[in-house]
Formats: sequence, structure tokens, C-alpha cells
Amino acid sequence: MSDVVDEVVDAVVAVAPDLRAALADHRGAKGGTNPSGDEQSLADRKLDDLLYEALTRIDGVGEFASEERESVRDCGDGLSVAIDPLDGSSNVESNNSMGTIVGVYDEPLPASGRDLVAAAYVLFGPITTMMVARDGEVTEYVVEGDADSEPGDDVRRTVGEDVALPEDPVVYGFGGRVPDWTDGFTEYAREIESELKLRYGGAMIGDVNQVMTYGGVFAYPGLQSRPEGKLRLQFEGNPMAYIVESAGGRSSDGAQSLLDVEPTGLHQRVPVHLGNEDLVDRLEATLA
Ligand code: FBP
Repeated sequence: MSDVVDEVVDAVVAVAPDLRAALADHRGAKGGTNPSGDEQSLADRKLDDLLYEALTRIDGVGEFASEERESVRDCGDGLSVAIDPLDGSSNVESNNSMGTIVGVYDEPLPASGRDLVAAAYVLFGPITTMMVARDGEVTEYVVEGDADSEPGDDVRRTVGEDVALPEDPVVYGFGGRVPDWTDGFTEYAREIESELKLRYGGAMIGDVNQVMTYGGVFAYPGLQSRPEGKLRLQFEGNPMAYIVESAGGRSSDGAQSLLDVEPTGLHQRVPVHLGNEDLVDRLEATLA
């Protein structure tokens, strides 16, 4: 199994320069709507195609699912890979950070976060970085290749081993329109605003990466108009929770770890709160 996880990670590293190049090539073009009803850009679709090709050719990958596809693709026996090819796609137009999220489950999809055996994200910022969590450890890489790198070139450089959330939190980023927050979340936010600095860029990966770097809390909470929140459990909530928890932090849907949320559908949404343990504990206490 760990060989297959290696192959998945290697494949994502190898394709990351192409994904980055595709962002520039497809900037601004509209592509329709995805299965969750969100507007899709051509960049979403192009990155989805590139990752589909890179990941389904791996022998030990048995299922492939993407936020951009209606259903799970059966590719034989093996691990199940769920991806959000382009998280924060509205940032393509404004040229702000965005990224790719990958979850590797050892059960058929939709699966519980407890079935994850690895998770990773690629952050397309001024440089391309990748955070990989497996076996309870998190490693950060810089991906240095470009679209002309040859297959087989190892284009990654390790920049952080055993990555852990800093103990003294500094930043917070909360999504959703403020008037649409619930009273409980508003009360929590008012406290946090007086303690930490706001860092919100509109792409969960960029915002969670700030939390991983400086410590703090990210949330896309359940809203009055949408109690289930915006983010998807299989493609976004679970993998990011696995990474943050592997780095010593906590995740929550408001009451329990995201990894304990019962999977009910491939495109199921869930309120997402991620960050330092104490900050997520306080959130749950306020919402209780
Ligand atoms: P996409 O996967 O469609 O890009 O949506 C996810 C996301 O962009 C998250 O990365 C981000 O936290 C959130 O939506 C931002 O939503 P909003 O624009 O409502 O603040």
C-alpha cells in the first residue's frame, strides 16, 4: 500500500509544473458548472484532466473521484483517490494563491476521513509548494520543475520535515458573508478577531497554509442560508483535516473531528474549522 501512496505523491509532484502552466493558459475562460452546482472555469477542467491522466494510470489506484466529476471512476483494485483539482478557482482571474488537494483512502468512496492513508495539497503561490501527510507525519516540499521537466526528473526539494503547527497562533481566516454567520460563530469570531490577525485570500489551501505556517484558525462555517457550509467532505474537508491533525492541530465540523463525520454522499458539504487545538476546542465550546 505504501508503494502506491509513493506513486500517487510522485505523480502529483511530476504533474504540478504542468498544472501551474495550465493556470496561465486557461485564465479567465468559463467552463460551465460542476456537480456541486459551482461555476467551473476551463482551468478547473484542464487540471482535472491532467490529474485524471496522471493518477488513473497507477496500478494500485482502484477508484478516482474529483470535485469536478459527478461520479466515482472505477479503475480496478486498489486505493481510492479523491481530488479537488483547483481549490480557490475564483482566484485564477485575480492571480491570487490557489491549489490542488489530494486524499488517498483505503476504502471505496465516499469514505470516512478515518480511512485516509495519506493526504496532500499543492499550493500555487509565488512558488509551488506541496504539503504531504502520511503515517502521522507532515513533510513540506518546494516543487522546482517547470512544464519542460522530463518525466522521471525529481523536481521536489524538502523544506520541512515533521511539520507542526506553531504553538502560539497568529492568524485567522473565516469564509462566508459576515451577516450570514450564525450567532454562535459570530460570537466566536468576535473573540478571535481581538486576538489574531486576519489573513483571508479566498482559497482554503492558501488560508490553511498560513495557519500551518504561523499557527491560528481557518473556518468556512455553516451559514444561516446554508447550514452545511460550502466545502466538500471527501475532496476538501477530510484531506485538509488529516493534514492539520497530523501536524498536531484539530479539525471540527462544529461538534466533532471532520475525520469522524459520517460519509453520506460523494459531493456532501460540511462546515470546516481547522487549526490549533485550543482554538478549535474553543469554537466547539462556543457552538455547543
Ligand atoms: P472551489 O473549490 O470551487 O474553488 O471552492 C472552494 C473555495 O474556493 C475555498 O477554497 C474557499 O475557502 C472558499 O471556496 C471561498 O469561498 P468564498 O468565495 O465564498 O469566500
